[in-house]
Amino acid sequence: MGHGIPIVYAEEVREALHERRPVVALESNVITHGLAYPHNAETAHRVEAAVRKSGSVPATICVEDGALRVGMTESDIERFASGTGIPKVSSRDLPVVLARGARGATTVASSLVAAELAGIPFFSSAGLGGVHRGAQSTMDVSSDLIQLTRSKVAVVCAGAKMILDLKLTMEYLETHCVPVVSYGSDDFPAFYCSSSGVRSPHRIDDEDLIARVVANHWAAPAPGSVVITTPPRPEDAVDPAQAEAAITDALAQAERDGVTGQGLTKYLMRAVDRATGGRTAEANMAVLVSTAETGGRMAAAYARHLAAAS
Ligand code: PSU
Ligand code: MN
Repeated sequence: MGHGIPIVYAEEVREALHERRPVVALESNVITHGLAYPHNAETAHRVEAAVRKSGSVPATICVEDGALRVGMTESDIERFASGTGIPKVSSRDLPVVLARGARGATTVASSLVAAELAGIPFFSSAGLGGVHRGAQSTMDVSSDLIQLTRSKVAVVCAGAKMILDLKLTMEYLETHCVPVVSYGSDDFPAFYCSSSGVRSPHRIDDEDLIARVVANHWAAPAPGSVVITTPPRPEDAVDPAQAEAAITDALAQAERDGVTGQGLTKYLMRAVDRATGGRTAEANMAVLVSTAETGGRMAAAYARHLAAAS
């Protein structure tokens, strides 16, 4: 642990990394804050199974007893899923929670920090955080985006959450030199909708070519992440007009209730789920699983690329 942050690896993850087999890092904030119990625990297991099915080893990340846990056990997942008051830990919170010897659920941003420390080059989650609607005045931009500019970890996702301003999110990624490639769609997906209405800069339907893109980016000086998007399966996607109507209402409610800052994402997601009678929560779960499966395939393609190059 030369870097000074204690890391506790699951045995399976340690072995896979040692043998240079593909591993996909996963966040835990979606378990504690994204979905309700027991759907969150079930989904976390289905996500891990999807990663395995596509030839990689899952490593769900959290903080416990002041250490990064890389590869949560079944009982860890159950404890986090059913627990209350487990804090959301983003990048700025991570050093504090570690120092206090406390526990917490990692967002995309802090999971990328952990993945890079652990030597895991791939991460998967359904929807990135991004530039919030109205960020022109609130300045609410998710740390997920900033972390993408810093961590050498490729991120496989279904785009960014639809509650965000996806045009501005794409602008941010372009400004900050983060490559975006879209697998299986022309447009940048919007989490549970197939398209954000924003065209992706690059569509690539060949996994091995994507692996070369990642390798090229990381051969350049001071690289960060590569964002690889995959759209929801057609049968899982939500009608964009229905989702948009629910989001508009949720944003108005949040404003009325004065919700801002780190609680906003969860507040909005839950309000949208209620307004759609649970349709978006269903889609959220399905997209987490299908994205993880693609993440596993991408990580495997990258491992093949490394093996062939060595
Ligand atoms: N997925 C969900 N709900 C969530 C999140 C993901 O369905 O709440 C989390 C992720 O952990 C992501 C975080 O990293 O939201 C971004 O939060 P913020 O916008 O506050 O940076
Ligand atoms: Mn925020």
